[in-house]
Amino acid sequence: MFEQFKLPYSYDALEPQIDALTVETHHGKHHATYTANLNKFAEEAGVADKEITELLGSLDTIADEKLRTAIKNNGGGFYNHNLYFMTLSPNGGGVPGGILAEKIDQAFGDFDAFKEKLSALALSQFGSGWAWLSTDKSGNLVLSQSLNQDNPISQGTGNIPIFTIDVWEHAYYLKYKNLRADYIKAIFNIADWNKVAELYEAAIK
Ligand code: MN3
Repeated sequence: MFEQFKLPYSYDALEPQIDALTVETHHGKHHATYTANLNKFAEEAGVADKEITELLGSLDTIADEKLRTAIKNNGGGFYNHNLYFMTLSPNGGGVPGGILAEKIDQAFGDFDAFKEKLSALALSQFGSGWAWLSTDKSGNLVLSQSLNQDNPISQGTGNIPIFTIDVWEHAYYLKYKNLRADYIKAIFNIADWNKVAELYEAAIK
């Protein structure tokens, strides 16, 4: 049974960066539906006992093509939104500290350069998808983008995601309409770098 991440903040807690109705619809409807569908299809495929990362990293072991696609899409929707909502916080923003800050400087030059590069990937993702900050097994940070509900795990990169920006229109359209760039800017005001640092440290253990 895959359990949807429960928000540790209220629907209106991310205002004015993300409006309450968007958070309510996004978590309460979109994410909840991905979770319910994942549970249904994973049960059907006999893979409901797997960890989600293990499942998304071994999709090719699901013989039935329709089930494999359904689990890639709904499992991605489940995992991606868990990470997205987990790494946002009303107390977020600012810049990372500690080892994460060092690794960002090492990989991208400095925090501003990192922010610019990740924002550019989020902005240039054509249609629905995601922009990613991940770490490889040695702790080096990498940026990427993905289509639909794909992610660095289902893409088979071997990297572990630690932060993501959802650029499906449902993530921003009610407030930002066509202005995806303004939504991306706002995300950095609520990004929880303490949580990201915690995920980074867990990923490289
Ligand atoms: Mn979404």
